Amino acid sequence: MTRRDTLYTGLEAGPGSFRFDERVVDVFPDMINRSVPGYSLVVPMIGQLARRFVQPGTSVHDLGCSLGAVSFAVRRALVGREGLDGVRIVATDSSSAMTDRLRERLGTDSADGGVPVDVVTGDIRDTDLSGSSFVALNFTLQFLDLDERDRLLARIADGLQPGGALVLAEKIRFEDAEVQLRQTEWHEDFKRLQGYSDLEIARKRSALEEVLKSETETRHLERLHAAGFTCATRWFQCFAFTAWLAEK
Ligand code: GEK
Repeated sequence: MTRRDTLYTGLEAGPGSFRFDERVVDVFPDMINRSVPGYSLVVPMIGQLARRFVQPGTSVHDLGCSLGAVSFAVRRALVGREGLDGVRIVATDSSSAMTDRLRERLGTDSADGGVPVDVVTGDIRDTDLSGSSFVALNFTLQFLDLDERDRLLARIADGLQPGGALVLAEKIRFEDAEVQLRQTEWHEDFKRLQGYSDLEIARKRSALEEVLKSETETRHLERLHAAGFTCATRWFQCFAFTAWLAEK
Protein backbone atom coordinates (compact mmCIF):
# COMPACT_ATOMS: atom_id res chain seq x y z
CA MET A 1 0.00 0.00 0.00
CA THR A 2 1.50 3.35 -1.01
CA ARG A 3 1.21 6.42 1.21
CA ARG A 4 -0.17 9.72 -0.02
CA ASP A 5 2.45 12.35 -0.89
CA THR A 6 2.06 15.17 1.64
CA LEU A 7 5.80 15.88 1.74
CA TYR A 8 5.56 19.55 0.88
CA THR A 9 2.51 20.40 2.98
CA GLY A 10 4.58 20.83 6.11
CA LEU A 11 8.08 21.09 4.73
CA GLU A 12 9.85 24.34 3.90
CA ALA A 13 11.83 23.37 0.78
CA GLY A 14 15.18 25.00 0.17
CA PRO A 15 16.09 25.55 -3.49
CA GLY A 16 17.57 22.33 -4.92
CA SER A 17 16.89 20.35 -1.75
CA PHE A 18 15.07 17.43 -3.42
CA ARG A 19 16.62 13.99 -2.65
CA PHE A 20 15.48 10.43 -3.35
CA ASP A 21 15.64 9.56 0.34
CA GLU A 22 13.43 7.44 2.60
CA ARG A 23 10.75 10.11 2.96
CA VAL A 24 10.37 10.20 -0.84
CA VAL A 25 10.47 6.40 -1.15
CA ASP A 26 7.52 6.09 1.25
CA VAL A 27 5.29 8.18 -1.02
CA PHE A 28 7.01 7.64 -4.39
CA PRO A 29 4.29 5.78 -6.36
CA ASP A 30 1.68 8.35 -5.30
CA MET A 31 4.07 11.25 -5.94
CA ILE A 32 5.05 10.20 -9.46
CA ASN A 33 1.50 9.30 -10.50
CA ARG A 34 0.14 12.67 -9.32
CA SER A 35 3.09 14.67 -10.72
CA VAL A 36 3.84 13.09 -14.10
CA PRO A 37 0.83 13.10 -16.42
CA GLY A 38 0.74 9.81 -18.33
CA TYR A 39 3.17 7.93 -16.08
CA SER A 40 0.65 5.10 -15.58
CA LEU A 41 0.44 4.70 -19.38
CA VAL A 42 4.13 5.14 -20.20
CA VAL A 43 5.26 2.36 -17.84
CA PRO A 44 3.24 -0.55 -19.34
CA MET A 45 3.98 0.76 -22.86
CA ILE A 46 7.69 0.38 -22.13
CA GLY A 47 6.90 -3.24 -21.33
CA GLN A 48 5.09 -3.60 -24.65
CA LEU A 49 8.05 -2.10 -26.54
CA ALA A 50 10.51 -4.33 -24.69
CA ARG A 51 8.58 -7.40 -25.83
CA ARG A 52 9.47 -6.50 -29.43
CA PHE A 53 13.17 -5.77 -28.88
CA VAL A 54 14.50 -8.17 -26.21
CA GLN A 55 16.88 -10.77 -27.65
CA PRO A 56 17.93 -14.14 -26.15
CA GLY A 57 21.06 -14.11 -23.99
CA THR A 58 21.01 -10.34 -23.44
CA SER A 59 20.29 -7.94 -20.60
CA VAL A 60 17.52 -5.42 -20.18
CA HIS A 61 18.57 -2.34 -18.20
CA ASP A 62 16.19 -0.26 -16.09
CA LEU A 63 18.43 2.74 -15.35
CA GLY A 64 17.30 4.86 -12.40
CA CYS A 65 14.76 2.17 -11.58
CA SER A 66 13.33 3.73 -8.37
CA LEU A 67 10.83 1.12 -7.13
CA GLY A 68 11.17 -0.96 -10.31
CA ALA A 69 7.94 -0.02 -12.11
CA VAL A 70 9.61 -0.50 -15.50
CA SER A 71 11.27 -3.77 -14.49
CA PHE A 72 7.92 -5.18 -13.33
CA ALA A 73 6.22 -3.96 -16.53
CA VAL A 74 8.90 -5.52 -18.76
CA ARG A 75 8.80 -8.77 -16.82
CA ARG A 76 5.02 -8.95 -17.15
CA ALA A 77 5.06 -8.06 -20.86
CA LEU A 78 7.61 -10.79 -21.59
CA VAL A 79 5.47 -13.55 -20.12
CA GLY A 80 4.68 -16.07 -22.86
CA ARG A 81 7.20 -14.67 -25.35
CA GLU A 82 9.57 -17.08 -27.11
CA GLY A 83 13.36 -16.63 -27.07
CA LEU A 84 14.02 -15.52 -23.54
CA ASP A 85 16.86 -17.93 -22.72
CA GLY A 86 19.50 -16.17 -20.65
CA VAL A 87 17.58 -12.88 -20.48
CA ARG A 88 17.99 -10.87 -17.26
CA ILE A 89 16.64 -7.51 -16.19
CA VAL A 90 19.14 -5.34 -14.34
CA ALA A 91 17.50 -2.59 -12.27
CA THR A 92 19.95 0.07 -11.07
CA ASP A 93 19.45 3.06 -8.79
CA SER A 94 21.89 5.10 -6.71
CA SER A 95 19.36 5.53 -3.89
CA SER A 96 19.69 2.60 -1.48
CA ALA A 97 16.34 3.62 0.04
CA MET A 98 14.81 2.84 -3.40
CA THR A 99 16.69 -0.40 -4.08
CA ASP A 100 16.09 -1.78 -0.56
CA ARG A 101 12.35 -1.26 -1.04
CA LEU A 102 12.50 -2.76 -4.55
CA ARG A 103 14.17 -5.92 -3.23
CA GLU A 104 11.32 -6.28 -0.71
CA ARG A 105 8.74 -5.78 -3.48
CA LEU A 106 10.38 -8.39 -5.71
CA GLY A 107 10.27 -10.85 -2.86
CA THR A 108 6.48 -10.60 -2.75
CA ASP A 109 5.77 -10.25 -6.50
CA SER A 110 3.73 -13.10 -7.90
CA ALA A 111 4.95 -12.95 -11.54
CA ASP A 112 6.08 -16.59 -11.28
CA GLY A 113 8.37 -17.84 -13.98
CA GLY A 114 9.18 -14.32 -15.17
CA VAL A 115 12.72 -13.39 -16.22
CA PRO A 116 15.04 -12.75 -13.26
CA VAL A 117 15.56 -9.21 -12.00
CA ASP A 118 18.94 -8.22 -10.49
CA VAL A 119 18.75 -5.12 -8.33
CA VAL A 120 21.91 -3.03 -8.17
CA THR A 121 22.54 -0.09 -5.83
CA GLY A 122 24.88 2.00 -7.90
CA ASP A 123 25.45 4.88 -10.24
CA ILE A 124 24.15 4.40 -13.78
CA ARG A 125 27.23 6.25 -15.04
CA ASP A 126 29.23 3.14 -14.02
CA THR A 127 26.79 0.40 -15.12
CA ASP A 128 28.24 -2.21 -17.48
CA LEU A 129 25.87 -2.00 -20.42
CA SER A 130 27.53 -4.49 -22.75
CA GLY A 131 25.40 -7.27 -24.21
CA SER A 132 22.07 -5.49 -23.77
CA SER A 133 19.13 -5.48 -26.14
CA PHE A 134 16.75 -3.08 -24.38
CA VAL A 135 17.46 -0.12 -22.10
CA ALA A 136 14.99 2.17 -20.33
CA LEU A 137 15.80 5.63 -18.98
CA ASN A 138 12.35 6.47 -17.67
CA PHE A 139 12.55 10.05 -16.32
CA THR A 140 16.12 9.52 -15.10
CA LEU A 141 18.49 11.27 -17.54
CA GLN A 142 17.04 14.61 -16.41
CA PHE A 143 18.76 14.15 -13.02
CA LEU A 144 22.28 13.81 -14.48
CA ASP A 145 24.56 16.80 -14.94
CA LEU A 146 24.28 18.13 -18.48
CA ASP A 147 27.91 17.36 -19.30
CA GLU A 148 27.48 13.69 -18.33
CA ARG A 149 24.57 12.92 -20.61
CA ASP A 150 26.41 12.52 -23.94
CA ARG A 151 28.76 9.93 -22.50
CA LEU A 152 25.98 7.85 -20.94
CA LEU A 153 23.95 7.83 -24.17
CA ALA A 154 27.04 6.84 -26.19
CA ARG A 155 27.74 4.02 -23.72
CA ILE A 156 24.15 2.79 -24.03
CA ALA A 157 24.37 2.78 -27.83
CA ASP A 158 27.72 0.94 -27.71
CA GLY A 159 26.39 -1.68 -25.29
CA LEU A 160 23.25 -2.46 -27.30
CA GLN A 161 23.21 -5.36 -29.74
CA PRO A 162 22.29 -4.46 -33.34
CA GLY A 163 18.49 -4.37 -33.43
CA GLY A 164 18.32 -3.27 -29.79
CA ALA A 165 16.55 -0.18 -28.52
CA LEU A 166 16.48 2.52 -25.86
CA VAL A 167 13.37 4.11 -24.40
CA LEU A 168 14.09 7.61 -23.17
CA ALA A 169 11.38 9.50 -21.25
CA GLU A 170 12.02 13.03 -20.04
CA LYS A 171 10.39 16.23 -18.92
CA ILE A 172 11.39 18.59 -21.71
CA ARG A 173 11.75 22.36 -21.96
CA PHE A 174 10.18 24.23 -24.88
CA GLU A 175 12.22 26.52 -27.12
CA ASP A 176 9.49 29.16 -27.34
CA ALA A 177 9.07 31.06 -24.05
CA GLU A 178 5.33 31.50 -24.61
CA VAL A 179 4.84 27.75 -25.18
CA GLN A 180 6.99 26.98 -22.14
CA LEU A 181 4.77 29.21 -19.99
CA ARG A 182 1.54 27.67 -21.27
CA GLN A 183 2.80 24.09 -20.88
CA THR A 184 3.93 24.85 -17.33
CA GLU A 185 0.48 26.24 -16.49
CA TRP A 186 -1.21 23.13 -17.91
CA HIS A 187 1.07 20.88 -15.91
CA GLU A 188 0.32 22.87 -12.75
CA ASP A 189 -3.42 22.58 -13.47
CA PHE A 190 -2.89 18.81 -13.65
CA LYS A 191 -1.18 18.83 -10.26
CA ARG A 192 -3.96 20.95 -8.73
CA LEU A 193 -6.57 18.51 -10.02
CA GLN A 194 -4.51 15.73 -8.42
CA GLY A 195 -5.00 17.48 -5.08
CA TYR A 196 -1.73 19.38 -4.68
CA SER A 197 -2.09 22.91 -3.23
CA ASP A 198 -0.41 25.95 -4.78
CA LEU A 199 2.00 25.98 -1.83
CA GLU A 200 2.98 22.33 -2.36
CA ILE A 201 3.47 22.97 -6.09
CA ALA A 202 5.67 26.01 -5.40
CA ARG A 203 7.74 24.21 -2.76
CA LYS A 204 8.32 21.17 -4.99
CA ARG A 205 9.31 23.46 -7.88
CA SER A 206 11.88 25.13 -5.63
CA ALA A 207 13.16 21.78 -4.29
CA LEU A 208 13.76 20.53 -7.86
CA GLU A 209 15.62 23.68 -8.98
CA GLU A 210 18.98 22.68 -10.48
CA VAL A 211 18.23 19.05 -9.55
CA LEU A 212 15.97 18.28 -12.52
CA LYS A 213 17.55 19.94 -15.55
CA SER A 214 15.31 19.68 -18.59
CA GLU A 215 16.42 20.12 -22.19
CA THR A 216 14.59 20.70 -25.46
CA GLU A 217 13.43 17.89 -27.71
CA THR A 218 15.89 19.10 -30.37
CA ARG A 219 18.79 18.67 -27.95
CA HIS A 220 17.64 15.15 -26.99
CA LEU A 221 17.30 14.09 -30.62
CA GLU A 222 20.73 15.54 -31.50
CA ARG A 223 22.28 13.59 -28.64
CA LEU A 224 20.56 10.33 -29.62
CA HIS A 225 21.82 10.65 -33.19
CA ALA A 226 25.34 11.64 -32.10
CA ALA A 227 25.40 8.62 -29.77
CA GLY A 228 24.86 6.30 -32.75
CA PHE A 229 21.12 5.61 -32.78
CA THR A 230 19.83 5.35 -36.35
CA CYS A 231 16.29 6.41 -35.65
CA ALA A 232 14.46 8.06 -32.76
CA THR A 233 10.68 8.23 -32.69
CA ARG A 234 8.53 10.16 -30.24
CA TRP A 235 5.75 7.81 -29.11
CA PHE A 236 4.33 9.72 -26.13
CA GLN A 237 3.83 13.31 -25.06
CA CYS A 238 1.59 14.95 -22.46
CA PHE A 239 2.55 18.56 -21.80
CA ALA A 240 6.34 18.49 -21.20
CA PHE A 241 6.47 14.76 -20.49
CA THR A 242 7.85 13.07 -23.58
CA ALA A 243 9.09 9.60 -24.53
CA TRP A 244 11.07 8.42 -27.54
CA LEU A 245 12.18 5.05 -28.82
CA ALA A 246 15.70 5.07 -30.24
CA GLU A 247 16.83 2.09 -32.29
CA LYS A 248 20.32 0.86 -32.99
C1 GEK B 1 10.18 4.75 -12.78
N1 GEK B 1 12.43 5.06 -13.68
O1 GEK B 1 9.40 4.67 -11.81
N2 GEK B 1 22.53 6.71 -10.91
C2 GEK B 1 21.51 5.91 -10.53
N3 GEK B 1 20.27 6.35 -10.25
C3 GEK B 1 20.05 7.68 -10.36
C4 GEK B 1 21.07 8.58 -10.73
C5 GEK B 1 22.35 8.05 -11.02
N4 GEK B 1 23.37 8.83 -11.40
N5 GEK B 1 20.54 9.84 -10.74
C6 GEK B 1 19.25 9.71 -10.38
N6 GEK B 1 18.95 8.41 -10.15
C7 GEK B 1 11.55 5.31 -12.52
C8 GEK B 1 11.44 6.76 -12.18
S1 GEK B 1 12.84 8.72 -10.84
C9 GEK B 1 12.07 10.03 -11.68
C10 GEK B 1 12.77 7.44 -12.08
C11 GEK B 1 11.39 11.02 -10.83
C12 GEK B 1 17.65 7.84 -9.77
C13 GEK B 1 17.02 8.45 -8.53
O2 GEK B 1 17.54 7.90 -7.33
C14 GEK B 1 15.55 8.12 -8.75
O3 GEK B 1 15.16 6.92 -8.13
C15 GEK B 1 15.42 8.01 -10.26
O4 GEK B 1 16.74 8.10 -10.81
C16 GEK B 1 14.56 9.08 -10.92
O5 GEK B 1 9.86 4.39 -13.92
O6 GEK B 1 11.27 10.83 -9.62
O7 GEK B 1 10.89 12.06 -11.46
